[in-house]
Amino acid sequence: MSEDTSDLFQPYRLGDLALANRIVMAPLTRSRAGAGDVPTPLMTTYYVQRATAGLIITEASQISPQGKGYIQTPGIYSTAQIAGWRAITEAVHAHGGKIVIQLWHVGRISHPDLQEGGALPVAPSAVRATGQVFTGRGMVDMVTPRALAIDEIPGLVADYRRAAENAKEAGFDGVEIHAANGYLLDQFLRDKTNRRTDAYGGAIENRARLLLEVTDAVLEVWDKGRVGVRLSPLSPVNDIDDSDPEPLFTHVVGELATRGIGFLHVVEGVTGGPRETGHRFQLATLRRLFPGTYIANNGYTRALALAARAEDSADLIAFGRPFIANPDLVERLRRDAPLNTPDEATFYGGDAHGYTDYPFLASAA
Ligand code: 8OZ
Repeated sequence: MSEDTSDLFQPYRLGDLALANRIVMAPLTRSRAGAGDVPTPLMTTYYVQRATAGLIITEASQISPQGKGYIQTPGIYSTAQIAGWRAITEAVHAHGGKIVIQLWHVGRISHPDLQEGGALPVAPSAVRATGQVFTGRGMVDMVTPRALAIDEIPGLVADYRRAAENAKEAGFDGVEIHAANGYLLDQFLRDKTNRRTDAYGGAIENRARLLLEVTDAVLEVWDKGRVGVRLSPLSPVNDIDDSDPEPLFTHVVGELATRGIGFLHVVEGVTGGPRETGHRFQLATLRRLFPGTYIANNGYTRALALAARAEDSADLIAFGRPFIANPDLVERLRRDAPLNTPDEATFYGGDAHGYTDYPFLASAA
């Protein structure tokens, strides 16, 4: 189908949110928060530059100091962080954009160097992730996390609820619960990382319990149409896996559908990598199970996005890397104009270079 007849560039209603088009800016960690993990004016510039996206999903933002796993990622738990985000949401709204914040807890993908008081990171079980994390000392091996005690879970859920309240105070249009990419909620879902024998481990219903409790807590704060969940059922990033993902994720999506949340955001394939994983599990099953807005992500090109709308395999398409290098990605896709190439060296950390200095079309020539 051609761009003339595709609705990719047409307005879309996500619940009561009027989006200008069906193109979403995917959550992208850029590690440029200021002291106290407070969003900065430079981050405001960056998001405003991308406000022509139908919807911006912010970079993952920790709900608590314990939820942090990388340097300079923004938080959504302190008064100063709320104020920093408020400047961003007001500026994006002034430019006609919509923006939701991604609520994040990394679980075991952290390090004592990044935790208050040098504490161990927490996880469903004391199972160490293979891999390294970047701390102030450079790349260091991950450690064996501390298994959360069952009586700590209500406090964790309360942290998500408070972060959802803070997001409202910061002027966001909604929230996305990050349950993908091997972080805390994904660690609870999957049997490679969840070895618990209590009500939060074992059977699929138990492993899904934390995500659903978190979702219910967020739904006490936000209208259901403004709440979304991100999943990456086939992605192995951050050393995550499950022995039988299909029944697990069909259960999770069925429960989310019952709650009537506004959107489901699925990373199709290996996060940031191939769309095909060789798994026999068809992600199309999840779209069929979910009556709300289905956001597809991972390796989409203009042609794939047009095809997805032609086949109706997704309602909205989220672009990640292309949005790093192309603030005016929507206009470029609409015109089928060439895209700037993202510079990986400036993805994480640093200043305006590789962040807010990618050229717009008019100045590109
Ligand atoms: C890349 C680097 C750091 C964090 C994710 C939040 O994968 C991330 C992330 C990605 O969801």
